[in-house]
Formats: sequence, C-alpha cells, structure tokens
Amino acid sequence: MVRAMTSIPGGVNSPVRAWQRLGGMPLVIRSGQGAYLTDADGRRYLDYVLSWGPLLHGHAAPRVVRAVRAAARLGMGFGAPTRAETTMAELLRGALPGLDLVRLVSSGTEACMSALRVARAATGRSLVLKCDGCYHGHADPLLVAAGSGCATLNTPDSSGVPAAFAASTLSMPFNDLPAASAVFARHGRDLAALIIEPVAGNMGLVLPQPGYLEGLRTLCSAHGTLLIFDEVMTGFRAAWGGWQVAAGIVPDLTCLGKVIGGGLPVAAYGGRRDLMERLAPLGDCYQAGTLSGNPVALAAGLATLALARPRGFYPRHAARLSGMLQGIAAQARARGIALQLSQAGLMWGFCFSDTPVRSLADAQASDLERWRRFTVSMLKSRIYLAPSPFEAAFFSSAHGPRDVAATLRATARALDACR
Ligand code: HOZ
Repeated sequence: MVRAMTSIPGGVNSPVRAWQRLGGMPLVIRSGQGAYLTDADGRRYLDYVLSWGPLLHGHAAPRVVRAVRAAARLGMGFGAPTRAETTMAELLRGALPGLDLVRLVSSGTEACMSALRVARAATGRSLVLKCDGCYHGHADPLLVAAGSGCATLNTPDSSGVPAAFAASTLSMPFNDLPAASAVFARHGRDLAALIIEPVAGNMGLVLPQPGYLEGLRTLCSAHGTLLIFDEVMTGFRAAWGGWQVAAGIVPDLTCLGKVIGGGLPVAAYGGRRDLMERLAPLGDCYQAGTLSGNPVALAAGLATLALARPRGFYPRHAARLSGMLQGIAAQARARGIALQLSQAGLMWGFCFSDTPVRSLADAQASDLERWRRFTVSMLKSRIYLAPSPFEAAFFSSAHGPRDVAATLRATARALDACR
C-alpha cells in the first residue's frame, strides 16, 4: 500500500476502499475463489463485499470464467453491434416490465448520468430530486447529499462541482413521504426526475417503508416527473430483475449495473419507449461509449444471469442468508446489544442502533465506534466486511452452510469484543 500511495491518490482507485473509517491499511488482494479472497500475504478471508455487489456466484465462478475465455478468444471488443448485446437487451427487457428499450453502458455512474439526461430531454425541465444518502455514481449533478464513500468520508457534496450544477439537484430524507409531498408541492412543475435506490444500499442497507415507493410513484405521475429507479445494486441481486419486480412498481426509467456484468464493466439504462427514443441516433439526446456493450464483459454478465435464472435460485440462497442473520440477531440479543439487521434478497446490512434505521440521519446516529470494533474483530477472524458503515454487505451462491457457521462463530467473538 505504501508503494501504491506514491503513484495513486490515497493508494486507491475509489475512495471507500481506503479504510478511513476502519483505520489501518486496506488488504491488497491477490485472488478470489468462490466465497473467499486471498490477500497478497496469502491470508484467506470469507468475503461479504464481493467486489461491491457484482459477484452473485462468488469469485471466479467456473461457468463465468469459461464464458469470458471463450469471448476473449473471439476478440476483445469491436465498437460495433454484436449478437451478445441484443441477447442482453432482450434478457433485461424480459425481466423488467418497464423496459421497452435499453441501452448498454459500462458503469453505474454512466447509467444514472445518462438516464438523467434523457429525463431532462424528455420533460424539458432541469431540476432533479434525490434522497439524502442515496448514491447514484459520481456525475456532477448527483454528488449532492451522497451516500457511499461520500458519507464515509463526510464529503456528501464534492468540491469541483459547479454551484449551478449542484443547485439543479434537490435532496430529501429517504422514507419520508410528507417531505416528498412538500418538495413536489413547491417544485413539482420543474422536476424532470426523481431518482432513487428503491432499497438504499449506500447508507448501510435501508429498506423502503411500506407504501413509500408507491407514494413516490403517485407523486411523480401527478406532476409529470419521471421516476428513475437506480437498481445498480439491487438489480438481479434483490430478486430476478430487481426490487421493482418484487414490489410491483414500474418506474419510467431504470438503471442497472454490477450483477449484469458479473464482475466486469457492464451497466444499462432503459425504460419507456417514448423516453428512450429521445436518444441519438433516433433523437436529439446524445450519449455514447467506446466500451459500451463490450463482448467480453457481456459474456461474464450473461453467464452470471444464466446461473441465476432457474426458479428457486433467489429464495434458496436468500433463505440461507436469512438463517445467518437470525443467528446474528439472537447472538446480539443474548448480549444485550442493540443491532438492526436488514436483508433484500442476497444483500444485507447491519447497524448498531436501538431504533430501526430508515434514513441517512438514522444511520449516522448509530453507534459507529461499535461498528468499527465489530468490523475489526471480524477481520481478525478472517471475515471481510465493507470498510464503511455506509455500505451494504452481499451474499452469494458460493456461500455455503460451513461459511455461515464460520461467520456465526466470528460474529459471536466480534459481539463480545464490541460489548
Ligand atoms: N459503488 C460502490 C459503493 N456502493 C463503491 C465501489 C468501489 O469503491 O469500488
């Protein structure tokens, strides 16, 4: 890491990797296999970060690796249409009812930034509404009250963003429908879009309260504001398709990433035909990318999704995760430690708090020092959790009963250590 720091700002290529909340130096990773990581010194860790979400089947899943090899042999990229692009677009359309048309890009940042541009083009309005603690990538208009690394480093609004850009973004507390109604009452006519993670995964894992997303859908429809679900984290992880499928809510535009690339850079955005037809070459809204639809990355994504497709995949692995979380909850109760646990399919979160966590303010008010001591102790037991209290944890089909048992032994020790 010391060597990395002489060449890379902070030694990391994305700020939350720097362990600033946890203390100490980040692990330098050599390899991953199944549910495990191996660091540069040869130590093995059970991994609940999973590359921040994409690895639905753990590291180097054999079928995914085979698909990548086969695609690479045929060429690394063409910057021209391929069949794999259409296969992915058809798969996404089939899984998400609101996707009439979909465009492939390379990162969640790009997907969200581009969806906003389409929303502004289609509505002719400029204001955008988001939620405090939601993170939609690092495009200028979205670095306002942002979660993830911004919340971790206490820089929810970035320098370098022109004031005029930041002023075009309004932010409100997550899970607060009266607050949303107030914003719409005041600014509804100028709001191009409301962008939201339907399950917030960048302030820990915070589920929407019953009726919240439905209420937002109604507000958006009533004011001609487009509803954008950022399912970069929850897409094909909370459920096949995404949270919107499980919740039965159809947004106007959806952003995807992470799992659909199986660990390689694939993301997508799509939605109603009339909106997506605004994009060039059909329309006047421009968005492009040399690596968009890269065939090797798509091979990883398609193989990952093929493995998740069989009926019962999500319930089976989510049930194993639920069992683990019930075990952790019982351990905390037995020790008199206030711990909130949350789950959305194969994502989970934990927060040391007496009261349910419904917003960024709740997450910030939790016992962050206890989080630190717990996470450090887990690391000593060779369990790798996100180095930030404002990130979700992940689970994969590679995490088996023995891994769950090892985790529960470690959580018992860690809860003792942070009493
Ligand atoms: N987008 C990730 C947090 N939700 C961070 C990714 C990274 O730092 O690698």
